[in-house]
Parts: sequence; C-alpha cells; structure tokens
Amino acid sequence: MITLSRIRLREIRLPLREPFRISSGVISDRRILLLELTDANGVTAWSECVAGEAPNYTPETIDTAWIAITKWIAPRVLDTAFAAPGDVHDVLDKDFRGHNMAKAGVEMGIWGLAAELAKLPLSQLIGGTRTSIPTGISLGIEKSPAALVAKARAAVAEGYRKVKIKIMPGSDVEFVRAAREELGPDAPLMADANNAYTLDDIDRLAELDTLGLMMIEQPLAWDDIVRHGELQRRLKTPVCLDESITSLDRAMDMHTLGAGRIINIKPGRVGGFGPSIAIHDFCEQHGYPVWCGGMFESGVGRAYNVALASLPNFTKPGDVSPSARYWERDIVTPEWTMDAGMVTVPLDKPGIGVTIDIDRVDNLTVRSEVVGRG
Ligand code: OSB
Ligand code: MG
Repeated sequence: MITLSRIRLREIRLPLREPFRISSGVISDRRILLLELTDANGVTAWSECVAGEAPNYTPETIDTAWIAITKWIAPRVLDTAFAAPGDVHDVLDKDFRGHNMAKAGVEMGIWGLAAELAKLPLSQLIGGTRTSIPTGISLGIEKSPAALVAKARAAVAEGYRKVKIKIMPGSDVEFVRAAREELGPDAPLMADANNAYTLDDIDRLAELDTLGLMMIEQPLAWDDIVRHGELQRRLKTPVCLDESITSLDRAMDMHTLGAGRIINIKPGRVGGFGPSIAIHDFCEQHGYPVWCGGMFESGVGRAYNVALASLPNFTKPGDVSPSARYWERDIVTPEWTMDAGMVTVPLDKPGIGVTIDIDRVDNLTVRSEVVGRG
C-alpha cells in the first residue's frame, strides 16, 4: 500500500542555454514545477509537472497546474491507500476533466515512490527492457536555412540518432531541404509543425513528403484526428501524433481513422505512466512504433522519461537529450549524459536513479506550498 501524507510544490526558474522557437511561441527561461511527495513513513520521491509557461502547447500552464494540484488532485490522493501506482490515474480521472499534466505530475511521483518502496529502479518496476535509450534532438526554428544546417550538422556529429526540425509556414521546405542536402539521404531527419498547417497547405506538405523524413509530427490542429487521417492518406511519410494523443482512446481513434503511424508519448500530456503504458501496449499490439517526447524537463522529469522509454516498443529515438543540451547545470546528480547517441537507463539504485541537488533547488525556488500534514 502507498499512502501519501504530504505534497510540496515548488516553482523553480531555470534559464535554457538558448531560446527555443516553435511555431506557436518561444521559450527561454523555464518556470518548472517540481513536486516532492512524502508517504506516511516519511519516504519521499520527486517528480515534475511539465506544464509550460503559456497555454500554446496544451491548455494547461504551470499556474493552472498549481491550482489543480493544490485544490483538486492533492485532496484525492492524500491519505488514500493505493494498492499499486497503476490505480492512481482512474482515481484522478473520475468526474475530473482535463488537467492531464497536473494529474501526471502527481501520478508519476507515486510511481517514483513505489519504486523507492519496492527498492527497484523505476525502469524495472514498469517492466522496462532497454538499458539505454536512443536519443534525438529537437531543433528550434532558426532565422535561416544556413543557421539550421549548422545546428543539424553539429547534432549529427555529436551522435544524435534523430534530428527533429521545428517548422512553420515560411520556415519549412527550404530549411528541411537544406539539412537533407547537407547531411545526405540517410540522415535521420524529421519535422515537427506543432499545428502550424491546415489541409489547405497540402501542396507544401506534399513537398516535405519528398524529403525522406522519418515522420512529420503533428502538422494539423492540436486536437485534430480526422483531418490527420485525410492527410495521412495523401502522404507516404508517416504522420506522428503528439498534441492530439491525450489518452488511450485518442490512440485508438488514430488507429481507427488511419490518422498516423507513430505516436510521440509524453507522459505529462496523457495523464501519467498508467495511460502512457496503456498507449505503449496498444501501439505494440497494432504495430505502431512509439518514442518518448520531451517538454524541456529538468533532470527530474527526464528521469521519468528515460524510465518510460525503456519499455520495448519505444523503438524510435526519443527527445531525451542530455542535460547539457538544455542547461548550464542541471538540478540532479549525476547529470544526464549521452554516449554515442544513447542515454543510459540508471539501474544501479532504487527509484528514479538521480539525486536532487536540494541546495541548488532551494536557491532556484521562487514559490513553494505544502499540502497535507507534517
Ligand atoms: O512539440 O515536442 C514538442 C518542447 C515544448 C513543447 C512542445 C515540444 C517540445 C520539444 C522539445 O520538441 C523536446 C525536448 O524536450 O528536447
Ligand atoms: Mg511535438
């Protein structure tokens, strides 16, 4: 049984090494919500809520998540005995719409705590089979094709196994084509539009279709499935859904409607590890590869992504880049590193596999709140 008696929320500020532009906005200073969960015996686990600064990716933000956790989520989980972490998601989802990232922050923390209590690495607790994760990089929208090409060339030289190029109308075909010409026909390139197109842009999307991409991620609206089906029928490149997959049901809809052939699973977006594992299993049964996306997590959220990506059907490289791609210094020890394009799954200690640098977190904290006892 797992029974939480306290959740501490903290907001830290962590500047990215360089600003990152996607079609719907730019991020530079991350506001990160960290959670510290404590059980009835004083055992603790840390987790991260991946809601962003602005509602340009999903409707949630760090501020809505703070309210959702303190007002509605904490009261449902505190002093409630869970037989297994897999039971948490249903409790949080009953008559409680949306707020997946807020729910996931707590749900994943309970998985982390369960791993501590079972004295198992989180990856082993969930049945992970991989000991290292093939790793990709997500490159933001640059001012010119030449600037993008320089970044893409450096990424391949560093060993990344997938190079994802953010695109939007005006920064698309010329940019991707320049990278393809520089890096050659076998370079593992893909594009992510973050909803910047409609079916009226079919001619542009058809040009991208000639560039040998591994996949095109979420070209159409953030909550669309039907039109992605129409688009997938007109492209040979696999469509990968990100924003639209918010639950196992939406993954089933993708299958029913032929709306994509790959899913980017972000545990925050789908409400936690329970739904992530269910989507993973469904995709495995139906022959769709999955990979783990990223939300510019600190080393804490990254630990959960790495553990999740150790499941067998995470066959495409994930957006689980090493700490130094994002931060001057991460908040965990050891920092996440990459060797020959692989991030190692920590299997040497129980729990999430990294230690939180609490002094540093204290220094970076701009607000905190405790819900529960003690
Ligand atoms: O669409 O995958 C996305 C970051 C913020 C919001 C949306 C996305 C992303 C990324 C970053 O692509 C990937 C990473 O964390 O390295
Ligand atoms: Mg995406």
